[in-house]
Amino acid sequence: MGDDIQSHTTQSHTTQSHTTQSQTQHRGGFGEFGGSSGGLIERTFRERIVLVGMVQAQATSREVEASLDELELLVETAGADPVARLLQRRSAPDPATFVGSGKANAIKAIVAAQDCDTVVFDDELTPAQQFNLEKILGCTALDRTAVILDIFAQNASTVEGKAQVELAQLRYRLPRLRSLAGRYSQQAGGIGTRGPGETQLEVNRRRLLRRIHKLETDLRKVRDHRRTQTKARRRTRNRAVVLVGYTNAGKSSLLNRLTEAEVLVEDRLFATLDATTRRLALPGGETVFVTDTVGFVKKLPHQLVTAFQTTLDVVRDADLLVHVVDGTNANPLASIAAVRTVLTEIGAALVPELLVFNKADKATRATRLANLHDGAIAVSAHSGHNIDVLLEAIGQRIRRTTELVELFVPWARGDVVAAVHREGLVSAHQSEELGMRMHAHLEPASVGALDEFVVTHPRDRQALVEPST
Ligand SMILES: Nc1nc2c(ncn2[C@@H]2O[C@H](COP(=O)(O)OP(=O)(O)OP(=O)(O)O)[C@@H](O)[C@H]2O)c(=O)[nH]1
Ligand SMILES: [Mg+2]
Repeated sequence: MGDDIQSHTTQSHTTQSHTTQSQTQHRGGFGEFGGSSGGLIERTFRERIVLVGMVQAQATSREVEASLDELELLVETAGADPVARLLQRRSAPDPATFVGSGKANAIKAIVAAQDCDTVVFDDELTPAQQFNLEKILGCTALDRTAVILDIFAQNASTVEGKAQVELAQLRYRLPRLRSLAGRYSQQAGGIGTRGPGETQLEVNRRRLLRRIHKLETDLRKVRDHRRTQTKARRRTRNRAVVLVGYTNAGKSSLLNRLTEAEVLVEDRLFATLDATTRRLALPGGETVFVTDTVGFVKKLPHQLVTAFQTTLDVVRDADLLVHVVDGTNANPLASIAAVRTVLTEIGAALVPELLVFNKADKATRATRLANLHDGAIAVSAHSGHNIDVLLEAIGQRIRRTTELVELFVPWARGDVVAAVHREGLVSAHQSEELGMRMHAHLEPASVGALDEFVVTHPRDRQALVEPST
């Protein structure tokens, strides 16, 4: 596992001189695309990167600059150094070269002058554009998608996480095999790999497809297993609360604050890739499961979203999403919109959402933002500010999907008393001569099943005054 050790050098941000090593070891493309298909990254120096953004029809250059700021952060997170950036205004990308030919030459000049290794485009390049650009520029051309895939590959730690990232990478590579052919050359050959009359490209393609198929099968098994677990969990009637949000918003910090989960927290994009679930007792007495998930980002690669289906199922199946927003973010509305776009893409658009503006200790605007959004709360995972309010709100939102009923259960039916406790939240109970009188929050299905013991139905809710406990 030599690659494994190499990948750690990147994490510690090696700053070896670029010029002394690049001639012999540079492979371009962050040293990754074309390397081991396991997603482990070999980096012996920090590449120098030119960033390119395009201001299209409705966009303003400020928006594109902001997007490039984020791309810069992504590139740094991936372990490379952005050294220059360029903007081009165009009504639409050139189908062959993305930017215009004049711009392509300008980029080439910068690459030469600044001794750069790779050019990263903020929008997704088609395989043809990537191929043509590499020919013109004489260096690696990548897009935002490749950078994000690269970061995910570095951060994946579990078997499932690694499989998901690898699948996403392979699906990205498959249509690009032609432009990557040169970079793949070190993988070529080997006894028995070449069929009669097959070109190297066909061999590579066949290998890639076989691996994709294997990963898809493995992940489907994990997904089926996960679904069985989810069903079992649902039987316990414990609700699922899932923390979602833009990367670096503080989701893991919040889970740690709520449950002492000790999840890794880092000032780094995509620190979390695997879901962590913890039990949380709410002030109202219910127990819920809280899950921390992978962060989202603008233009999150489609390949990743589909490959991470197993991880993201938990979001779609949630009873409540706590949408964590970084209160220090310069443009919180754009990040909220980006998160909601991904939620829609994974089929979670209809799951109830509670907006939480985090980092209130650092940004007073977190509170202002919360006031602007109905039902939103400003919190600080660091200082603990408003965590009690958040817990209270989670409880209320969870209870909204249940009905408050009054039941009377004769003493002989201890099994029913147990069922009510198991399936709902008992907010009050009183022993009477002939049995137990209970107030409980129950799901409509349970209310139906316990019909013969229900004294007051939800429709008569006014008659039932919830005791404040
Ligand atoms: N000042 C301040 N910083 C916070 C707060 N919560 C989180 N942070 C910081 O924000 C950074 C990201 O925190 P994480 O909890 O890793 O964020 P995340 O949303 O899980 O990020 P990813 O897993 O990378 O998507 C870390 O440097 C935290 O220390 C907070 O309440 N106040
Ligand atoms: Mg995290």
